[in-house]
Amino acid sequence: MALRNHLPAEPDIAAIRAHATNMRRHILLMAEGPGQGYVGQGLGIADVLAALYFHELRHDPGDVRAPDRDRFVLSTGHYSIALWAALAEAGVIPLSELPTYGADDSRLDMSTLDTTPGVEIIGGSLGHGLGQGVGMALGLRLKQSAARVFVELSDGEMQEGATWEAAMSAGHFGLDNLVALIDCNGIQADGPVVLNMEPVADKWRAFGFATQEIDGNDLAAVLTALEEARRAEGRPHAIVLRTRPGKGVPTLENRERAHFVRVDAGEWAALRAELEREAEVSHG
Ligand SMILES: Cc1ncc(C[n+]2csc(CCOP(=O)(O)OP(=O)(O)O)c2C)c(N)n1
Repeated sequence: MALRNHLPAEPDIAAIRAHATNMRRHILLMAEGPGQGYVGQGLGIADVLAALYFHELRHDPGDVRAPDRDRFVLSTGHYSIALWAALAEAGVIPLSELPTYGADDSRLDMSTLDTTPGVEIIGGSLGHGLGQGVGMALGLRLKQSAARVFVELSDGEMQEGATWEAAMSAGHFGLDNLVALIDCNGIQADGPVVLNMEPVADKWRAFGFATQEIDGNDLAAVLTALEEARRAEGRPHAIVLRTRPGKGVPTLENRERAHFVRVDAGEWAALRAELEREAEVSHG
């Protein structure tokens, strides 16, 4: 498959939503094996990754190192479950591999390994993805490549100074081939995000980013924001995404301790049934 045109055609929302639901199915399947995982974050960010992998990103599942590919940099390494779901849904890794999530020697680690096809960086040590994305964007600009760099980072990572050093550089260099996707799901390891980040969007604006703030589980809004980001000439773009941990599985949406989910073996079937019920409603 050749790299897609830089300006994709009108998005097929129904098809992208179906991919997002499949990704959520993959996420539950992956976590059911070990009985645990970063399920909440995966379900929360699934709509954004579906919009990227099935519409916005210029990428070739058959050639994940193609020089002119758009780069998707997952800074929050423990969100790997969402990336494995997207890569499996896109055909980069086989669906049959999903049940190995978190197992010894699996390519589908609970954090990202850059030896897995389709992964750009190792993301386990938080706060470094944006800096690496800035380097990639600068390099691509030097090479006069039309490729763009999309960096996902979390609200927890905004508490790390390196994130803001990277943001300052992106603004300084006017990296209009860089899109920061900030997942504000409101939680970190032990509960709510510790430091007050608000007003998040104003902070990114102050660092020179053309900034939007949207509901990251509203697929139409995500697609529109990504389209808008193509027009950020002369400066980088930031999309502040308000997402809901556990989105699509009500029991998980309402869990208090949602950072790392452990579920008893007998309870996964009920979660899968919830996902199917919710999907039926949202697919209309
Ligand atoms: C540099 C660094 N410091 C601390 C950790 C430990 N850690 C792992 S996940 C996490 C929470 C980070 O917040 P966020 O990504 O917003 O949490 P989530 O939404 O996944 O709950 C922390 C502190 C780490 N992986 N890397």
